[in-house]
Amino acid sequence: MRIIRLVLGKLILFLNWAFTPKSIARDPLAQATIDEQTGSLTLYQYEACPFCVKVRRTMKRQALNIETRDVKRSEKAREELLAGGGNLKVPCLRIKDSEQKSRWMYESGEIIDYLEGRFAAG
Ligand SMILES: N[C@@H](CCC(=O)N[C@@H](CS)C(=O)NCC(=O)O)C(=O)O
Repeated sequence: MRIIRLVLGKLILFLNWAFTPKSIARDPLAQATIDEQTGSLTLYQYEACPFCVKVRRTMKRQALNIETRDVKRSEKAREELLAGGGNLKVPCLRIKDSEQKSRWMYESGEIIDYLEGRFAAG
C-alpha cells in the first residue's frame, strides 16, 4: 500500500511537472498589488497530495505567490495547522485579515473558488 502510494505520488508530480500551466502575465504594478494581498495567505499542504497539486496549479495559472508550508516535512507547520485549523487535513488555506485574525479554509474546491474569485484575471 505504501509503495503504491509512493508510486502514485511520483506519477502525480511527474504529470504536474510535464503539464505545468502557464502563468498569466500582469503588468508589474498589478502584480505587486496582488503580491501584497497574497502575503496574508499561507497554503498548508504536502507535495504529492493530488488536491494540493490542484490548488498549486491554480496558483501557478494565476501567478499567485502564496507561501506554502509542507505539513509532512515540518513539525511546526503540522502543529500550526492542527492548532489553528483544528484538522490535520490538506490542503488548507490560512487567510489573515487586516487585524491578523486567521480563517482556515479546507477543501481544494473551495480554496480554488476563493482564489479565482478574488484574484482571477483573463
Ligand atoms: N475533499 C478534500 C480532500 C482532501 C484530502 O483527502 N486530503 C488528504 C491528503 S491527499 C488528507 O489530508 N488526508 C488526511 C485526513 O483526511 O485526515 C479536498 O478536496 O481538499
